[in-house]
Amino acid sequence: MILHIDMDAFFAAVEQRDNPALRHRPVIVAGNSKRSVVSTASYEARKFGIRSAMPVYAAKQRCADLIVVPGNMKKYRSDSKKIMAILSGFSPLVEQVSIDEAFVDLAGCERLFGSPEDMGRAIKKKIEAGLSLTSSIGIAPIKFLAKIASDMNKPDGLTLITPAEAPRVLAELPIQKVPGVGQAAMKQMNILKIRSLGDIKKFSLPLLTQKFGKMGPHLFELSNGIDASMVETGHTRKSISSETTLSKDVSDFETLKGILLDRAQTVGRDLRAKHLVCETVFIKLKFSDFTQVTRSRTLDTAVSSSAAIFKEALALYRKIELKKKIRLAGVGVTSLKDKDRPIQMFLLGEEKKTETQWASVDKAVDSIMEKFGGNIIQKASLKELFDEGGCDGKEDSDQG
Ligand code: TTP
Ligand code: MG
Repeated sequence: MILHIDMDAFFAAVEQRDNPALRHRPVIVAGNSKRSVVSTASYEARKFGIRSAMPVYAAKQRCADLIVVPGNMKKYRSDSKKIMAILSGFSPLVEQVSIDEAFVDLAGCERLFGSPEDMGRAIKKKIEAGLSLTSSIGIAPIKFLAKIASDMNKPDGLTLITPAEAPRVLAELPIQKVPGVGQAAMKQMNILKIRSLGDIKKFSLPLLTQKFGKMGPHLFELSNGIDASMVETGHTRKSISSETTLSKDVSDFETLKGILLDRAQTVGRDLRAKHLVCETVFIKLKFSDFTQVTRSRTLDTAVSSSAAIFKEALALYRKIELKKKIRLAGVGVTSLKDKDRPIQMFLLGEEKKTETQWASVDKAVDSIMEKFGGNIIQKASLKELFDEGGCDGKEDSDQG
């Protein structure tokens, strides 16, 4: 489960905490020039319809008793640091996304801190005790929903969306609540009568791409419960790769195929040992004149089998026009995700079946490798499986 935390009326709450005269009063934090806008408003001020980014003069028109307080960024930054430090005490996987907002990956923390809900409560309590500030927390199986959830019961909220509830919440979510859906997109949504995220499912991926550009595929995925993004900590491993410099430059296909297979197996093993799956496979070739090329492909399904990595590496290799001999060849994977994390909640289909079948082969090979080390199992069946009668250097039309 992923937790999203967002402090309540952050700048204003800090000011109210530090000055008792401001408590329970309509307060905005803003500059004092004519053109100043509201950075945030206390919940008391929000009752008058005052919101962030509103011009201060307009805010004053709405509430005669409004108190305008100048901001103190140094103080907010220092409090923000303390909040992030508290979160880091609960999980090593904390991604700060703004001054008052962060994602926390709860995977593996349950034994220490109890259920995700218990953890949410404990975090809120610790922040309140340490900083006298309230926060709102959302907990859900994917990042996207965790952020939606933290906003559902603001201020001082704690909202849990279980995996079982997630499909319904996603389907019913008003489309304008999806980050990135602005006024221009809403015009199209109205024409297509898309009111909720669930309505997106009535349309094909090509049509959504045509109407919404890059956001089309994103909306399509979200409507199907797919959110591939993970909590990024800055320390998170971004890629795994393995390469070989050859003892002499080569150009024959069979030798290179064998090397790609070796590298794919090494990378696959590393990936599985870390309980990760990948969504992108890349290859790197360095030529006799030291120039190099890399090619990558992003897959429809996250994989971890050596077979799938090898298959993609081979397809990428076949697309490169070979004019020079090769001195180094490597295979790598990126877009890494935790294997057990339900990032693709409702994924079905052929690719997944194939991956499941390969999983038992990989498991057996990995354990033998671990026991006996080195290259005790090599090349065997995989290479033959992808034998396509040599490389003609032409584009491979079937990339699967
Ligand atoms: P938000 O989390 O968006 O707002 P908030 O914490 O004030 O209120 P809530 O989350 O309860 O709805 O932003 C965090 C801080 O960032 C906010 O306190 C002030 C600052 N900010 C700006 O300076 N300008 C802006 O337009 C926004 C939205 C926020
Ligand atoms: Mg906030």
